[in-house]
Amino acid sequence: MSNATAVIEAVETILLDIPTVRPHKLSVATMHGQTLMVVKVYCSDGIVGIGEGTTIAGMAYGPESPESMKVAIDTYLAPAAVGKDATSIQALMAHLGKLVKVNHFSKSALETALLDGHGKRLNVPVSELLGGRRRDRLPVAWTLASGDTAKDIAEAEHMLEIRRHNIFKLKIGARDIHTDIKHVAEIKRHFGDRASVRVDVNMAWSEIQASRAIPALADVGCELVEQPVASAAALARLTRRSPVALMADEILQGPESAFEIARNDGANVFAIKIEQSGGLFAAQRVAAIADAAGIELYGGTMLEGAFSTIASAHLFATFANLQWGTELFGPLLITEEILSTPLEYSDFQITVPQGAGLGIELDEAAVKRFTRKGLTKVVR
Ligand code: MUC
Ligand code: MG
Repeated sequence: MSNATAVIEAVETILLDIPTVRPHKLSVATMHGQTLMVVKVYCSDGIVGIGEGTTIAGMAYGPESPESMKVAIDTYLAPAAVGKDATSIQALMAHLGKLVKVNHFSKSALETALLDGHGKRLNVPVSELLGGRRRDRLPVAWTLASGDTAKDIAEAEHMLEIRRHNIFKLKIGARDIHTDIKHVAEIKRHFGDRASVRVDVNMAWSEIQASRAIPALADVGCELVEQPVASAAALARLTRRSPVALMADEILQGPESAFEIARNDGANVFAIKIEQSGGLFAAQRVAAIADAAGIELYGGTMLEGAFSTIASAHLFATFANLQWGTELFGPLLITEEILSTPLEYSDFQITVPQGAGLGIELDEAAVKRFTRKGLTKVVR
């Protein structure tokens, strides 16, 4: 595009390795740290946009890893993006989509950087580029995943006391069902109406196991069961007879899968994630499909750092419906602050920044400390 006001001059990728505040136990893995793949897009008008790609436990959760995203960007996406118009984001992402199939997380990271840059260029928040926000604050759940009931109760009590979270998602599925249900029951019994208790099974159960466990979870006061089984067909069958809301996460891989799930009455709720969807615009389309199908919405996370968390927050702030709140707590799970001004979590909610672009700034000294050596790459 010859009359572009800003052209992409360079794309830089780095990996940041940051410990978690405690081991985070999911049915697929136990995490002790998080790796953020940070991408910076340098433009001819001096604007630098920043995006992030992050996964859960390397490749234990899904097909991309921070390392694979870096390779995909360095080798394929960045060379094709350099020299292109940085202001025509949807056109550029459509072009890149023809050259690189799937790789949703990598594309989300790059698209986030382009949106951050364009927001800075126009001096508007990313939420405005996405149609305008409907809310400035979003409820934020916390995940209890220490693997120990007493520790989880103590952790949740602390969160209630400091008014940071009153919605708790329990990671289950690694142990036998009886032990898991006892764990959920004890936590819900302890908190009663003071907290909402939900579970995420991360696909660990068979349909038969899930059909026994879900009513038992409902009986102990669990109000939402996330991705109990791997199969979309099984989740649809379970949804038909479930006494509690069932939520799709792993099977929701962008608009086409959203349409298929909706068409098959395959879930009550969608956990929308920008990375899993293939970027913010794709996630917006997933939300539109859910709304049209009467499926409720939840703002999900890949346990991302500040950049993907805030990109998600800008998007979720624009949603017509967000019935189940969000779980945008990723930056709180890692030990280090990588921003010059911390994010605002208070009164059980996160504040969507008002500044231009994502409205946040990297603390370059912190970045230096956690950058994996020898891998930083700049494509010009
Ligand atoms: C997932 O499966 O939803 C979200 C919260 C958490 O602890 O893990 C993630 C991923
Ligand atoms: Mg999940």
